[in-house]
Amino acid sequence: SPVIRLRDYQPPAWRVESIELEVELDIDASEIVARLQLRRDPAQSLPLRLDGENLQLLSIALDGRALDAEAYRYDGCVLEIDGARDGSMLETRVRVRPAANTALEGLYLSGPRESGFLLTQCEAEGFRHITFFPDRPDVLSTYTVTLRADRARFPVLLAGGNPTGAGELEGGRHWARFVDPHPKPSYLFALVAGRLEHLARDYRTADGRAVQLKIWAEADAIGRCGYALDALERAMRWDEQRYGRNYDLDVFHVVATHDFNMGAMENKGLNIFNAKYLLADPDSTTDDEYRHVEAVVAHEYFHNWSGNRVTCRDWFQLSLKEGLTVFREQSFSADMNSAPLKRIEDVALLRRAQFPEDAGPLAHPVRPAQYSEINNFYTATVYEKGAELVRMLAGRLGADGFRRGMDLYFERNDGRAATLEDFLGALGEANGTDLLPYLAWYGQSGTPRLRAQGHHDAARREYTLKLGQHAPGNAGPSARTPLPIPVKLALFASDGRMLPLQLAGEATDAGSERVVVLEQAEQALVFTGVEAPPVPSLLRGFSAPVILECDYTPAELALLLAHDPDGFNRWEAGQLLAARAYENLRDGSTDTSLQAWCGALARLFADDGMDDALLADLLTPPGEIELAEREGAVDPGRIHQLRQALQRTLAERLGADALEQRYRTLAARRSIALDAASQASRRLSRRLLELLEACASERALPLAAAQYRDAPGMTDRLAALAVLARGQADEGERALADYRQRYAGNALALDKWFAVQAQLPGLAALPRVMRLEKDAAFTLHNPNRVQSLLGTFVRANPSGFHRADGAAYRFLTERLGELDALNPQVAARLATAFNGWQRLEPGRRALAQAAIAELAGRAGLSRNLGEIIGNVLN
Ligand code: B3K
Ligand code: ZN
Repeated sequence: SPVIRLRDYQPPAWRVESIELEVELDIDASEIVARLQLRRDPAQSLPLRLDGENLQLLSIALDGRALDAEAYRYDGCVLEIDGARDGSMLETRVRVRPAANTALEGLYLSGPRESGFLLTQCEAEGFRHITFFPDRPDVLSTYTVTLRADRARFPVLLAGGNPTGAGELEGGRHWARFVDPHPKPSYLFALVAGRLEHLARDYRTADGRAVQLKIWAEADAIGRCGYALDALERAMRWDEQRYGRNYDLDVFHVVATHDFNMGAMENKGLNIFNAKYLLADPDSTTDDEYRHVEAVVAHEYFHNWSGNRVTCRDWFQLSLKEGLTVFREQSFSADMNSAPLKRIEDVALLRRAQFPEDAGPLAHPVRPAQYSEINNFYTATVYEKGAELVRMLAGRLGADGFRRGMDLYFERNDGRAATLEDFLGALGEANGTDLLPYLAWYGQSGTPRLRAQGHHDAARREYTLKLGQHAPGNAGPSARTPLPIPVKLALFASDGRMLPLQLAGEATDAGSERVVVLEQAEQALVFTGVEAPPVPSLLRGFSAPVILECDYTPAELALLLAHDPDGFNRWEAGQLLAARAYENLRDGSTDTSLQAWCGALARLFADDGMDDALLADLLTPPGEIELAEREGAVDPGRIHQLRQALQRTLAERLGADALEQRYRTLAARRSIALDAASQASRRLSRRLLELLEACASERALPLAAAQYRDAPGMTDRLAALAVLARGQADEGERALADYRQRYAGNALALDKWFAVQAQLPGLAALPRVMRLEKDAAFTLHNPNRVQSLLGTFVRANPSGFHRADGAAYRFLTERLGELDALNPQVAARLATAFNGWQRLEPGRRALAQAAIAELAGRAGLSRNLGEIIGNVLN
């Protein structure tokens, strides 16, 4: 496949000022007429070329005259047309096949053909599956869309923009028209047609516009849309208050579908959501899922400015909208919930998903230099690392400075397709500072390392902190220039007090916390007036996405774990200590980390002042994937066992009696309330039950059985189900069967049933997954189902997937072949589970390599899967 390169960017030779679409909707064959008002770039002389795939071309007319076959050429990807001039009007008529579209890109059918509805997905390049168009984000046009369909079969017709008319047609058909006055790129186009119900609310923006908010879902789900509607209203208010951004159309539609390749899509005025991120009710939604719904609703809404009003010049700039919008979403969630817990969650995700990606064969810069399939670049790096880069900039400028910069960015680029340079330029200019050195972060792969070394000079009462950075091996050529790395830091005395920070040569002291930006390869900070060796707390709040190397003693980490008021760094100290404790167990070494970790947690466990949710997180050691990152030759089975042993040691230290007693106290006040305290006690009660399971499973299982039975909501029920399923006793099978039946009609709840079982560790996992594939509810056609069973197995069950005989590798390549023929995007995403195979111990590595190589050698792989497999193998 051809490789697209950032350095080859050319502005479009032809633009489309406005487009009129007329769509005759039908499940099997829909017809689309498109009228394009063309503008030619006078500086370029290229012929008119339009993208179009899987389109049956019915007719073409230029400036009102039908074109004969000699006047155009169509090779199945590009339509080239002779004779177009600046100001020409091109009309094409095409036919597409929604029900046959299993890739869920372009116009497709969600649900069964008798009852399902039609919808579109265009980002990144789906619009070319609907009509001929210059399908690139820097072509912005106004859209007028007319939909026509049978009224009984498609009573609801929706497209982005403001509704401007609707009416009846002959033969039981009807029509509806929508005009979007805001020029937009084609990837933001959307339509929806079918039998849908809605939930509505009137909203008035801060600048006075009356807006109708409507959430749409199928009849069985409309009762579960209330939470999302509330979340949407919160997000709209927040964006007004925090960024001064108002909504800009008269209607805002959000639609839920069960058939969707990703989380959700920010189409202008018509967001479309994977039902998993929109529907919520206490009986089937966990606390974590409620927060995801709130976050994704906000994320897609925030795109209206960061993405839609200001869009991307090309797909290399994807993080311009995604990193920025994830950052906005994270700040919103932090404001709505607990800021430190949110930070812990985000960094844990970064380490679980992005660090391994950045360390393996799929590593790429936040702004990649090249791709062959853009859909493969909606990655943790572009999203999560991209958000970390925005966070660094925001931290550097401070709240007011960042707001000033964002105001200038929006003002200057409104209605434009922008670049990361435009973004850094506006932020810097509004603050009289040059942020372009931060571009280096966008251009290199790999996670940089920050080395910190402290030295105390008792005679001079000075503490010198040497900071140094080094780029990882895969950073690429640009890595020779040092990065600006903001290091937020504090110093602790041995009694846990924070020390005032006085840098040598500075007149005033800057309080007890400050940010130092490391701009060189190395830098030494000298703090004066320091009586005794202090303990540094570095990268507070995770102020930069780096790996910290600092030779803490176990006692120093225990001190930070006990005293650091920065909730994130407190957790961080605990994680570092836990990782060291894990190494103690692994190596049988005599280091005291294991005792220090257990001892510090025992003290926090006994401390009544601790927040329940933070305590739950502190009591959780790093996951198996993160622990694997610290190993030379990875044996996932052994990592699983060692992590279990680590948890058992902690649980024994806390004591089964104490765990059970605390658990019972929390269980007694179980409710479905969603306030922070109730969520926190559910989180802690789950963790306590798991720890009890680790040290005294015979005591944990009956408690779990009772919890499963009496659970007032899904959080408690699912937590109990997972413990019971791991218990491998009759209660487990009974609970699973009960759940299967109880939620038979609830797709999202069933996904969790598949996922819980797909995560059960060890050798039994693969046969179990294969059995579950035979369940009547399993299908390769539904991305959520594939993700819940296969995705969970290959990505969240290392000891099951990486079985020593390699059988699961061959199982995965077999499924990838089948999936690729149906839905290349889903296949490609699943294939990323092979990332990291090079670091497996030799036996597994050889088996993984053989399986991947066999897949790579197959003919006819999609561009999506072909690119991932090709990259993974190299
Ligand atoms: N922008 C979409 C992602 C589209 C993915 C295309 N393969 C969702 C989001 O980030 O908001
Ligand atoms: Zn997004």
